[in-house]
Amino acid sequence: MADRNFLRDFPIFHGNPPAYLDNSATTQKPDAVVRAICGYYGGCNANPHRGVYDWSVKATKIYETARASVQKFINAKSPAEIIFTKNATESLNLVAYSYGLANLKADDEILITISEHHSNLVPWQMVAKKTGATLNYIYLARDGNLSDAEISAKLTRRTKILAVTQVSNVLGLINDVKTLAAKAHEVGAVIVVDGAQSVPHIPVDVQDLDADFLAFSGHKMLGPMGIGVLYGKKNLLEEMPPFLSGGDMIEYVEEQDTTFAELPNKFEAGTQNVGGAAGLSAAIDYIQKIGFDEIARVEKNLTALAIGALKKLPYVELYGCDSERGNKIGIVTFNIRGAHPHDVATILDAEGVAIRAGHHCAQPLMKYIGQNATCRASFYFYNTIEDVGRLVDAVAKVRKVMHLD
Ligand code: C6P
Repeated sequence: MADRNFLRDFPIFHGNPPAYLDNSATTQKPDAVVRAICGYYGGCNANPHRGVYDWSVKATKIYETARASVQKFINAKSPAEIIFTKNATESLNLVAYSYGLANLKADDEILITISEHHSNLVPWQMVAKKTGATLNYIYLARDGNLSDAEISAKLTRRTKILAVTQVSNVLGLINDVKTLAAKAHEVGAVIVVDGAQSVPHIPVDVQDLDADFLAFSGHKMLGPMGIGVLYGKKNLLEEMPPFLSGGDMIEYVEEQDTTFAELPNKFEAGTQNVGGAAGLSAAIDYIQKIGFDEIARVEKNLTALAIGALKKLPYVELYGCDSERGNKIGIVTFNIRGAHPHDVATILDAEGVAIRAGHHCAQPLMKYIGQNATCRASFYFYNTIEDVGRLVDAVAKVRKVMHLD
């Protein structure tokens, strides 16, 4: 059961909040995160890495301490392997444009899955067009998991990059990235893992997974918007050209030529988001205090309750809710027969239930499952059984409100 005490830690949940079930889009922020951000801006705001005066030195320390905290959180070997970005989208673009453009040629293949978010799809389309490489897709088995037959057939010696989400933001299913990494390495490919929906919910150890790259966003894991992470193996990052260029990423600049800074600075051009890094570091501390076992326990319980109740409504169709592997985070995606998901979400909003409706930035997946759009309720550890009750009660009203019954 979600412990109501969690809610007290979140200023936004004081008073009479809605049942907030859009955590896959962004999570709410605990006091500790808000305080860390305010503490930086109210205490020692200055440009990091540049000044020798006290505030700038403190800003640098906060920023680099946050990097070390991310390093430990995902068990990277070195802080040099942690690049701060704006978000998962920027991290994935960095890999596509830097690693992809430098390493792909015509006849090479980039392999992704049909359940990718546009952020791990469109950059690969662009890079495929620029390099002449082919973009291939792994399709899904009936239960929404990646099809093993598809993986075996599509992952070949021509595959140079396998880019895969660890958890689909629509189906909520966890892909076995460790096995995929081993298979990718067997054929000489690198694996790029989109961790936007996994890092907030399950323990992610980049060394154990043997991931070459991992991208995620701070705002989906209690941190602020505007800070994201790209993990990359040091030997790969060292060989890659810079993505953005300008201040702080250089070693020496002459009129016609530049040498670049060491990692991680080579990939962090311009003034960085110190307040964001401070907030992300506080978010990691908070998550670690709760622990992933507890996060999984609450999410599994709420998800099972929601799926069980929604399955009883004959006009509700669920997606990605039949996997028997137990490999699911707290995402419940559904449609109500005869009702457009945007109408459903609007009616639910009037009932005090916040869900997301639409294509969820995964249009090829929508097409694959034969829908233009779906409704999605996504849980985090601070959600409660009452939230599930409010969701199910509101869903049960939709067809009446729309005069469909
Ligand atoms: N998904 C959702 O509601 P950004 O926007 O860069 O922080 O994250 C992009 C992203 C990448 N991969 C996956 C699997 C994602 O789910 C997301 C963001 C949000 O599902 C917003 S579209």
